[in-house]
Amino acid sequence: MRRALIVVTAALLAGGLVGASAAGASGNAPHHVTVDITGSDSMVPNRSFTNTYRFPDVIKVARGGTITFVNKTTDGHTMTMVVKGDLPTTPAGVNNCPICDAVNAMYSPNGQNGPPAIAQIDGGHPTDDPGEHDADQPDPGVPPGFPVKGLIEDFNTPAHTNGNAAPKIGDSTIIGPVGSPVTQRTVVLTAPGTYHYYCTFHPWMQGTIIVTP
Ligand SMILES: [Cu+2]
Repeated sequence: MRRALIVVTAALLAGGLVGASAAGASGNAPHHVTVDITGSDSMVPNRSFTNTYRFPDVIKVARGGTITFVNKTTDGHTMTMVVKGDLPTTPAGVNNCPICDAVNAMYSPNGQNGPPAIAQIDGGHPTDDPGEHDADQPDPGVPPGFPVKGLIEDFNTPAHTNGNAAPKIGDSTIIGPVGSPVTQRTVVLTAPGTYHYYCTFHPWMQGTIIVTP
């Protein structure tokens, strides 16, 4: 019996399912989940450059709940909502990612390193969508003196490609590396459903969020 429990626990950990607490038995997901962004770079000269940056595979949260992402890596990341069909599945898809290019250009319009120009994208708008009254709250993960405004935004609008036209950008939040002033960011999930997101700097980092009713 005990061995079976250990095996199940190991399987959950290996699968990266986060948020399925003991309350999951009754179908209730937690109202707040904290997750780590993990991984590292490594290289072998003239052989390989490998990167293991990753989100949890699946995060489960109750409707109206929040997810706090904590960056445990030495590189910055974005949590960018995207339709499933636009998630890259090949190296070519990673290297040719028009949504990534558009999102990254909003964060760093001059291609700068260091602090981004904005802390989040809301419905395709920099910082906050003025037409969406979704009660964005200040994100305590962004210090008051930080030059850009950090908001806990409603994470509900996926980006998608748009034929030959410019891609449609939705919701995205950026997070700094270990040692930077902003290493954790929070989003709020108000509509039940299954959502996909990726990092537009490293589009092989891909995760799923399940928002329960
Ligand atoms: Cu990343």
